[in-house]
Amino acid sequence: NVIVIIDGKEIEALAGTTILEAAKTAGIKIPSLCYMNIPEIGFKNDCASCRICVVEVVGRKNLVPACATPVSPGMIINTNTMEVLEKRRNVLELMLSNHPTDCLICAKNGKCDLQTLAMEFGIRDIRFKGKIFEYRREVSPSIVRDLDKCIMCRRCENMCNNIQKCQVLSAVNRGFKSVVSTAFESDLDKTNCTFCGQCVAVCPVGALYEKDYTWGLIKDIANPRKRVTVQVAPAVRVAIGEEFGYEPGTDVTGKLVTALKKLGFDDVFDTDYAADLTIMEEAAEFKQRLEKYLSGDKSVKLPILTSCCPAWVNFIEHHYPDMLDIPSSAKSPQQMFGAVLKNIWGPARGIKRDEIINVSIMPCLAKKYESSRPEFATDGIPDVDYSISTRELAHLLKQSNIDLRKLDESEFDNPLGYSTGAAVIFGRTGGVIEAATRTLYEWVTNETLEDVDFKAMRGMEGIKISEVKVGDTIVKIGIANGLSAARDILDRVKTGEEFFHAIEIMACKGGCVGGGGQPYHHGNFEKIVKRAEGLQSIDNGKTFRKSHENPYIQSLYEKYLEHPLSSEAHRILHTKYYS
Ligand code: HC1
Ligand code: SF4
Repeated sequence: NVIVIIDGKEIEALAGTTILEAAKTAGIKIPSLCYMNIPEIGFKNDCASCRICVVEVVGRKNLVPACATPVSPGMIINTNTMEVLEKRRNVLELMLSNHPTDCLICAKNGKCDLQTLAMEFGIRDIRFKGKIFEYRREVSPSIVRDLDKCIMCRRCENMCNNIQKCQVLSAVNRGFKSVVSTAFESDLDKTNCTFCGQCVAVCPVGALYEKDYTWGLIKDIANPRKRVTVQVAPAVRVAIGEEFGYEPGTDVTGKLVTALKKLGFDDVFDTDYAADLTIMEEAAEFKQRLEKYLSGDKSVKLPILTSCCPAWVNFIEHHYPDMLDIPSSAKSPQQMFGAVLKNIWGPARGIKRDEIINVSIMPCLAKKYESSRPEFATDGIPDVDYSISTRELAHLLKQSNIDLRKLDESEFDNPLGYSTGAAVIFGRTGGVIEAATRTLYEWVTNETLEDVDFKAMRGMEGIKISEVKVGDTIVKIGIANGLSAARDILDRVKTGEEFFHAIEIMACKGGCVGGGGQPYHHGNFEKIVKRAEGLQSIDNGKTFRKSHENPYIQSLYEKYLEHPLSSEAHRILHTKYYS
């Protein structure tokens, strides 16, 4: 440890830490903008490009950036001198000189770090006038890029290339015109982008944001000829409360259901119901492949890969096209939900496909793209009409004067609103394969699984490996948490370095609780951990914790689908992948 003096206060700091971090641990706030440190996932953006965090180090001629300058013994640091304040103000004004000031209609209004700094510094005038380059606004099904607002902090680039390992973003152009963009400035959907949305999650300004679909669904709710249904993803219920002052991880399911009814949805359903259905199909496929493999059938390949994360599906389609025969063919819960709703639920009630609207509330931006994939539409009508993010729903509730804190709780509508504990853990890393293992175990052994808690499948490590005895076989399961871990584990499988029977892959760190459409975490990974714990408590408290015990799923098979992997189940619940 080293002793330094910051603003006259003697502070003991870890050798090698930066001035910014040393000051933070001592409770001294140094303003910053481009800097972001999320040690839990190995993300550190300390390129010192913005220079807002400059401080004085006694004995040095020039001010230094606190985010990139390590402390050294006896250093005397002043964070608040006249010169420091003036430099920061200059930097801010220069940054604002070519930044659009349409804050009132910016997607990041109220959540923008640059706006907050301008407010804290009391900027009333911008002395310098720079040219605002009019980049075209690029709109993909999931993400909007408004590069006039790019401040070159490089957080998105760092996230995409070093954490997600997708290599989609990098700096282009020179001087004033430099921004972070794609190669040849192509549209995102012409690149290897997975639409994971993690670049959006760390963008401090309004340069990257989700494509908003809320107005379309408001119009449909107001249309008496439409039956407007909604499904809510697992990870939303433990995060949306943050927008209304609840602690991360607080389960607000009951209030959320009431809120959605107040918004005017005709039927408030649960994606979790379809997560149980996904397990029926995925576990059946796993059992079938495992049994054939064990009997020596060389035509069958393992591992089976889970297929419910659409960013991960995009990733394997773009980056590992030669491995497209191993993911499970089961659709994701979002898409199974839409398929059951429009192929079974609607016809059973005499409601035509074009009269039903399905809205999914998702923690994810890739779900928007997934719902727009042509294979998930019939006669041009998609199974899921709109996918909106947790953040968009929060806006929708606020504009409709609905405050979760003031609402009573109510229950989802059935049959498509009932689920087991196995379904809700889909929203955290390891949960999908834990749910599948609970069912696989009972189906293979015909015995009751007494302890459903596969604790080795939980936690935030990049790769988790778990071995479970199922009958006579030790089933080896891999879990990749984030796309960089996905790359690692797929490479191991591809080269034959390691064998797995099954692998779960989720594109975002933490799983869907850390999705790109969740309330902004501002670099605080603890929020994501708390949301995962919230989902675990919901699972712990459920009467049924195995998907095949869901009575509504059992009757769906009895009445319509016969059994998992039946031809009808294949027709509506399975899909194909494309390179
Ligand atoms: Fe997910 Fe899934 S868990 S992918 O993370 O399989 O988005 O929450 O809805 O479809 O159920 C997301 C979450 C979500 C699907 C389920
Ligand atoms: Fe990279 Fe994901 Fe952003 Fe696409 S959405 S640019 S893959 S971080």
